[in-house]
Amino acid sequence: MKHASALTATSSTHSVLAGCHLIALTPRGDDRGSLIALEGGGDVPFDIARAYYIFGTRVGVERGFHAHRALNQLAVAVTGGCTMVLDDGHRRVDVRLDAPDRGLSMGSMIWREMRDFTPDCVLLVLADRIYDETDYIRDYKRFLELVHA
Ligand code: T46
Repeated sequence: MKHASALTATSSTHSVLAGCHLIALTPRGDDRGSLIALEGGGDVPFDIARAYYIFGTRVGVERGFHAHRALNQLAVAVTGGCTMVLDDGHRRVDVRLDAPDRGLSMGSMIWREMRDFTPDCVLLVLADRIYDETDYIRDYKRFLELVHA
């Protein structure tokens, strides 16, 4: 089992911040509609260990407010949309996720906040590790200390 130590760009990706890329996912469409397949080592730049999805988010709710020590993830707004705020300790970037054919890969040591969820938003997230609370940095000052150490 290989683990990506860093997420790398390809021709269908667009860098938004160090270690974070927007990835154009390939729809397999025909006259019945569309289908997108997410495979580790394909559009997903790591082996997939876990999937979860965020839905039913109430209006005005903000989520996230943490960074991960080692986790790599890819998020897709399968329906609806939300804004992902990414912060590498030097720069903050807002990324609107509102298309099922656009994935946002997020590497480790990126502070993230989520806001402006539409009521119908289903945010699918794929991760390269199983859930581990000790991987979370939930204090922004501590995050900055680690980034600038
Ligand atoms: C991230 C952003 C984008 C689990 O038991 N297993 C899991 O795999 C996850 C992700 C969460 N949980 C539990 C932990 C909490 O009791 O579910 C509850 C909500 O998790 P959290 O408050 O961390 O949710 P968000 O939306 O703030 O953050 C989540 C992910 O945790 C995080 O890795 O990058 O979505």
